[in-house]
Amino acid sequence: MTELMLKYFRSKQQDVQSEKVFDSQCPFCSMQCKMQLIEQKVVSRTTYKTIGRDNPTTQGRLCVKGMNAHQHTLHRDRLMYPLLKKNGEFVPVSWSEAMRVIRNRFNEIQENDGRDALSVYGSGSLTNEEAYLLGKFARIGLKTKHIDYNGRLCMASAATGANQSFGVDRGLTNSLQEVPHTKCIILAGTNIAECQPTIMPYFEQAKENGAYIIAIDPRETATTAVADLHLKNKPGSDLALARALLKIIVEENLVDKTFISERVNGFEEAAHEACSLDLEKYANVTGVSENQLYQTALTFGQEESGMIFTARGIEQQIDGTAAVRSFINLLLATGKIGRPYSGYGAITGQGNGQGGREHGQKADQLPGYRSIENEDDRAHVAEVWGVEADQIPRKGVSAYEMFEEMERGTIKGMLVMCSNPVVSNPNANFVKKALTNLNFLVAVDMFLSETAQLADLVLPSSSYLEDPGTMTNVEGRVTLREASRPLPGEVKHDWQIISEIAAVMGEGEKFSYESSEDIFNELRWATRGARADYYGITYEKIKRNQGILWPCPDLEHEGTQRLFENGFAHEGGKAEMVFTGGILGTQKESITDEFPLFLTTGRVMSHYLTGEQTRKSPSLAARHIESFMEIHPSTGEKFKLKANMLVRVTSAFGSIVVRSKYSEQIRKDTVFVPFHWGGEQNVNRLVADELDPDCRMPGFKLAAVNVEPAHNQAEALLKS
Ligand SMILES: Nc1nc2c(c(=O)[nH]1)N[C@H]1C(S)=C(S)[C@@H](COP(=O)(O)OP(=O)(O)OC[C@H]3O[C@@H](n4cnc5c(=O)[nH]c(N)nc54)[C@H](O)[C@@H]3O)O[C@H]1N2
Ligand SMILES: Nc1nc2c(c(=O)[nH]1)N[C@H]1C(S)=C(S)[C@@H](COP(=O)(O)OP(=O)(O)OC[C@H]3O[C@@H](n4cnc5c(=O)[nH]c(N)nc54)[C@H](O)[C@@H]3O)O[C@H]1N2
Ligand code: SF4
Ligand SMILES: [Mo]
Repeated sequence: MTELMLKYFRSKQQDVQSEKVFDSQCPFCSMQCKMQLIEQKVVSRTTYKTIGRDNPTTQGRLCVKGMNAHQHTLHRDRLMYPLLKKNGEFVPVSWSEAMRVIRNRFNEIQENDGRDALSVYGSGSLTNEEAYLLGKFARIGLKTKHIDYNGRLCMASAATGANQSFGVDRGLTNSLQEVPHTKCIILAGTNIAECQPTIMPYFEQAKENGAYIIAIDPRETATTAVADLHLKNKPGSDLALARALLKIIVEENLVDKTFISERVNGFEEAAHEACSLDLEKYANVTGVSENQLYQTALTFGQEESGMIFTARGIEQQIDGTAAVRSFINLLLATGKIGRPYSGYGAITGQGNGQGGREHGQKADQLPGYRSIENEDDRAHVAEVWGVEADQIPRKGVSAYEMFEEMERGTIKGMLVMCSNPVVSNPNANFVKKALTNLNFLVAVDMFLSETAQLADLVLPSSSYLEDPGTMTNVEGRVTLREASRPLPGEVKHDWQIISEIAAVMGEGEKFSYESSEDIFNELRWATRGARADYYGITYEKIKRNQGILWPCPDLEHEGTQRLFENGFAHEGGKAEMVFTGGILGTQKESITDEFPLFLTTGRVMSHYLTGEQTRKSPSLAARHIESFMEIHPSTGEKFKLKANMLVRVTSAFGSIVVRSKYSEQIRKDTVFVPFHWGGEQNVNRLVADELDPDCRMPGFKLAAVNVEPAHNQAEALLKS
């Protein structure tokens, strides 16, 4: 080897020695895949690679989003300093200047318009510690009743449905290890293959073991492709569908009488109502043949074990709670819950969609699923917080309703943390206007999102690589995200930002924490004895066991693998069956001459939610650089469209322009648009403002629309 070569190889070795490894969990979905970022300095540049790590839920797997998550986090657009809007332009300011502005403006608003004139909007992507702290911050730091969060648009109907039926809501009643052993699986409005890809091996194994899989979705997807039977129903018809299945199960005597008499209330009434249904009419309403309805009910009823999984397809409806309860009814009637290989799962969405919905970010909730209107719950939490119970405000209104309050002039200021509501809320044009008219808007984000752009002040937050804390995953397993990468620029953790604002609002001593673990230890006490009981969980115990499934009421407890083995969480131990939803099961938003097609919305594999993060990742963005409208070719022809042309989609609420994508996989009466893009492509400009009466969930999965070539509009404008 020449001297020169030796020198080269020596320097190569040195490069390898400068490798750094950072542990974390993926910032995206509820699987919370464990990962490592490997940072290598190679001669003059730094390279990054993300690899999976073993853990009980995902066993080292990663999907394409996880593998590329570092790309947005290390992106040059990442916010590094607080930004204050001066004369319409953002200028960098110091943290002390930012805090001074917040103190002045928040105080001014509350002095003029009352405490509740300030509001807080949180997120299911925050850690448990931050979700908990944000709830405490709104009530004690700002003394306002107005706090809600993006999970209202996500898990609200699943949570309300499960709480009403079972008395508690943990996404999966059984751990994922049981899935491969079940005999029949219903996947209702869930596209796990694209939305929780690393969950798939559990279902593939079940199939290999002979399970019969039934998928319910108006489109053929990568998930319906693994099903033995696909019910390609009309969007919005799932409540009706579940009712029809119950009728068949009861009439064919597939019910478990012993289970019902010992463990279920309300069966007789629900069964009676179901039996009075006209099946032919329900086949019509759902677009699913009587034959297929029988095939589904008989298979599910006859198999010795079965599981039902629901997701946003059936839940993001104005009868989402009723739909969830009606699918749970099928489990209760057949006794397929609280036993091995039988159970329910609402597939949680966001990284901490589970923990985020338990610890007090919701308008009516205190930590651990405690109720803000229950005197005992208030007293318990007040003691942990060191305040009098009557200092805790009463319940506020839901996410979208806060924007309505802005329009009414009752809310004048908002702090948005870790969400992009301008893109993710229904009736998006209205939401943008409401936020624009605020006296003062603060956004805490990693990027200048469409919402942050409207803000008066933007605060830079840390990412999944930097911010340690606990995340409760899809199974209800509390995991520890051990992030340790140094904070870039002047970035701070969300919990630090919350604490600093509380301090300038005069409540510093109630928010003085050294670490996320400090906050977690307070959360443990706040949830002690509650439905989502975390008291027995510690950081050390999570590390030792690679996560703990809640409830975990004391330090000796090992966590709860399977819920409801000995009873449901309602007083008396019985589950509640109810034939609910009124006439909604058959009559909802309907197509008309003016708006002749159903629109439904959802996701693609490579993008995440409003796309603020994944659109910045070159590897992910390349897979879908723009939005699209999936439409059946024969429908396209009828509406004088062509494939890959710009089309205008219009509803009673607004209009957008996206590119047509022909696909035989979708129903002929339905089009599909993903929601990962803002501005002109923001499909939420089309979604109506009506909310589920039980849980205030918007109907993201059903709108009536018209479609036309985009140039028609341009021509019409030119002519006028
Ligand atoms: N790639 C990716 N993964 C994600 C996310 C993401 O944005 N991108 N987001 C995460 C989050 S927060 C969530 S909440 C989950 C969401 O996960 P999912 O709920 O599985 O995702 P969606 O695509 O919204 O909807 C699921 C399916 O419902 C179908 N559907 C639409 N309307 C109806 C209907 O009326 N009835 C029935 N039965 N089905 C219908 C759609 O065609 C779609 O295939 O995914 C998580 N994972
Ligand atoms: N039409 C339609 N609309 C929908 C849905 C649908 O299916 N169809 N689904 C709904 C669902 S299920 C959901 S969950 C919502 C989601 O809606 P959003 O919460 O609005 O979506 P995200 O894109 O996750 O927004 C997160 C923002 O926080 C920033 N961020 C990321 N990590 C952090 C962090 O650690 N700290 C801080 N401070 N900021 C961070 C990101 O840059 C981004 O701007 O959308 C809902 N809207
Ligand atoms: S997006 Fe979900 S499935 Fe994919 S790597 Fe991240 S956590 Fe895992
Ligand atoms: Mo979600």
